Amino acid sequence: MLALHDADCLLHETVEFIGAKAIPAHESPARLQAILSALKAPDSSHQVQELSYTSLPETAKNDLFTTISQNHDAGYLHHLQTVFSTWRDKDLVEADGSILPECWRFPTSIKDYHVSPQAPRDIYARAGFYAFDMSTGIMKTTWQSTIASANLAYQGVHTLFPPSSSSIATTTSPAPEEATEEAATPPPTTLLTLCRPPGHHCDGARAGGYCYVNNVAVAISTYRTQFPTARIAVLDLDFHHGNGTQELYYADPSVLYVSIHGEHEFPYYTGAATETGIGEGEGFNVNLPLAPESGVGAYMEVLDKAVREVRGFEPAFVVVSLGFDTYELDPIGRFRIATGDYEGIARRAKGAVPEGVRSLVVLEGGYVVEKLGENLLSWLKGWEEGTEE
Ligand code: SP5
Ligand code: ZN
Repeated sequence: MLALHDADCLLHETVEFIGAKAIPAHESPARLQAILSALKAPDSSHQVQELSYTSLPETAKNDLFTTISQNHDAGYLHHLQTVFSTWRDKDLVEADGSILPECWRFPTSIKDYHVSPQAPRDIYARAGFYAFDMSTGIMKTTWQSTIASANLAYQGVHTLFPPSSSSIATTTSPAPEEATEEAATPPPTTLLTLCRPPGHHCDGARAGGYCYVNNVAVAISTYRTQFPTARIAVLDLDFHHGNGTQELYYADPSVLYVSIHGEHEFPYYTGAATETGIGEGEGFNVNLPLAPESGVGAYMEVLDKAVREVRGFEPAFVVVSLGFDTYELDPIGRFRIATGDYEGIARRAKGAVPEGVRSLVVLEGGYVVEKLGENLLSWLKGWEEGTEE
């Protein structure tokens, strides 16, 4: 299977505050290194295509930023890009430090009274205004990795659905004869984007759960420039509920969000089965919380349900949020899935994709670095062998 990677995704490296301690974040560059070594091993049947956001032409960078801005607030994006240098200039953070929030925007107990929706003037307070946890620090290269990660989702959609206009971003401008050759090659039906940082927890204006820009939303917005009204299904298989993705499409009947996740686990306040969408989006959000310590048997039962939901929706495009924190030894996930189980899970999950429909697999979490490569290879085997509907 084709996987897209950008070396800039390795730069971001932060600390998180967890269980009364500041520790190196579980979401580390070593995760991606482990995945790359597995995919690039001599006996691997997979191909890793290296992309480089930094060497894109300005027009492509602008187009990507416009796409990101469709889902994320301008003040929030400005914050992600500038907060580190602003703090650094005032000597408020070390060159190798990470900025974490100190005070959040909080609800009040007074009915119908809401605290100010404005970003606070205070430079410390803004870190809390634009975040919802203390796992999502901002260091000097966070934005560089974030934009490279988002670009993978953007380019992934362009690879699956090559835009007719040549003005759209490619990494290099091919010579005319190569361009003809490229046009003759049919696009892949599925591909994997090795996104890091991940994306499914951040909403329009808050970083959280190691996420800064919602890569799935980038993929959806990119797809929509070509197919504005087509139905899109998101199948979220990370251990955690993708609160950000849910929120972005909660009122949208053209995007079905289906998630299997640990019940009563991070992000704690979302993910209940009663969250089914709002307004026109009612019925197009399906949460399937599963008890912690569940093994592959219980998982498969709920996966069947998820697959039926996606099929019933008849999507024209399927996006998978793929996390390996469902693995039995994961330090922050609590299911009991074994390496060998991923093959069967992926084979079954592939049944969610209708025949002839293309799919994009976007990397989210998974924190047992030593097993990530094996787990992914097992999953990819099942996904590639699994048949569409
Ligand atoms: C993308 C992704 O997987 N983000 C997950 C972020 C979760 N961060 C907080 C997890 C808290 C887990 N608490 C259990 C501590 C056991 N030592
Ligand atoms: Zn997760």
